[in-house]
Amino acid sequence: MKHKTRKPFPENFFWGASTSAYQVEGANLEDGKGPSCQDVKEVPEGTSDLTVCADHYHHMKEDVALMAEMGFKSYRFSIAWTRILPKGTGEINQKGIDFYNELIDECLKYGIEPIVTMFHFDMPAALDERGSWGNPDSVQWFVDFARVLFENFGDRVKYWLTINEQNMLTLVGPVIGTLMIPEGCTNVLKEVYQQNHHMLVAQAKAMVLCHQMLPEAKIGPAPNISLVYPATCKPEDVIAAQNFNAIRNWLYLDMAVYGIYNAIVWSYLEENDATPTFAPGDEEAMKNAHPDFIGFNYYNTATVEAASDEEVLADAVADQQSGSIEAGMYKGFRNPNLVTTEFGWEIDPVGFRATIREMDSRYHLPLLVTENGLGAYDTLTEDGKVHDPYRIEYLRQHIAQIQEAITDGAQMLGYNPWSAIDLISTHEGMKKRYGFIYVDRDEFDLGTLNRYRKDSFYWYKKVIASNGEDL
Ligand code: BGP
Repeated sequence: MKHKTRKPFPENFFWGASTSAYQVEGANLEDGKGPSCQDVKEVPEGTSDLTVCADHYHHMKEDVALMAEMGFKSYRFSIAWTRILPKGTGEINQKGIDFYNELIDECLKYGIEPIVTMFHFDMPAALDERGSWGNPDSVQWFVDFARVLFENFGDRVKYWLTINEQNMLTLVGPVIGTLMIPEGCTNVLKEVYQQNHHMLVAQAKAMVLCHQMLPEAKIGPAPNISLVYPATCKPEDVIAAQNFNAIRNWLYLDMAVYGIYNAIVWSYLEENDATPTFAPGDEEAMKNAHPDFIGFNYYNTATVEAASDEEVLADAVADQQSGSIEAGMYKGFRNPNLVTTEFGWEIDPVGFRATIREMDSRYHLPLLVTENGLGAYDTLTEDGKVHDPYRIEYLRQHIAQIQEAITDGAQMLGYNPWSAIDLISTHEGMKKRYGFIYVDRDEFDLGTLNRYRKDSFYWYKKVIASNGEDL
């Protein structure tokens, strides 16, 4: 059903875009910043390192001015844990506090609402050495970090996101360079879900702390949510889709919103001897936490079919958005109704609406789009232009579906696509670009680092100015 009359976007809709610290800032060991897991990981051949990125650390004012020129109402960025606490715990790095103070003030100067992600794939290396999320103390490390953030920035930051894509950390951690599995671990699934459990408790406690310290602020999770379709109407395929929906999506939101473990996932963990151990107080902590909204990243849907008990895990797990497999549970299926990006991710704008509807009916909370977008090869022309009609088309179609979802009755807070500016991809280097602003550098050649407005920059400016009417 396409609505005959679509409801308008709300008046205070957060039109903006997103980045994350380790992918955009550069200056990765400058001004007292400690190394994160991203800075010490082995960089696969052919992938740019993270020392410079888009050099946002040194171009911050220029970058925020460009966002303001587009008319941004919000900017979602993450705070690098190791810029604030170089060793992850203990001593505070004042220069790190100063940088984010300046960034926040610069946003507010232009009336841009800062939306802050507390953790985006960048565990302090010093904490990795202490067992990372596998250490039960990680819950307290995160809560202590949260306190420092709330104390220093809570007077101006009103929107907080806890952990970016915790579900992707758990499902494809190695691809995005995170989640440590100790050597010699004999039950990897159990270890992974124990780490996941610590993150769930850490998130719950951070939400409670936020509400105690900053009664006016709002906080929510930021998983990557892709509705999962069955490959056919075969009942076994429907069960497979429910399995993957539970494992990929609902585990994270059922816990964040209702404080309960999703039953399908729990039974799957039981079967594999992989249920996490609860520390005293965990259950209560999870029940006590209530997000004010749900932040979510959406790139596409997933499709699965039934998988036999013999099918093995390993080979099919590629990255955040590509098909995966779990013996007896589900098996990725290429949806023949969808085209893909140059990097192999399916494109499904209508699935965006379907995903929003599903979340709305399961959780009844306001929804904030914290990522969405098209990774592509862009070319800077000799006269300093970037013609990216493919990106405009992708965004146009997705925004149109948000409006359909609003008309369906979903409460949408904002749209913050990935990414405000070109930055380093999780595992495809600089060549896979998402930004409205082009950064003149290549995979290895640092170029001039000059900024250029892409065609999508002017288009998005017009979309924002018309509050989504002029697509
Ligand atoms: C999400 C991450 C981002 C980001 C984006 C695009 O999973 O939250 O950090 O990079 O996906 O992914 P990629 O860089 O792999 O194209």
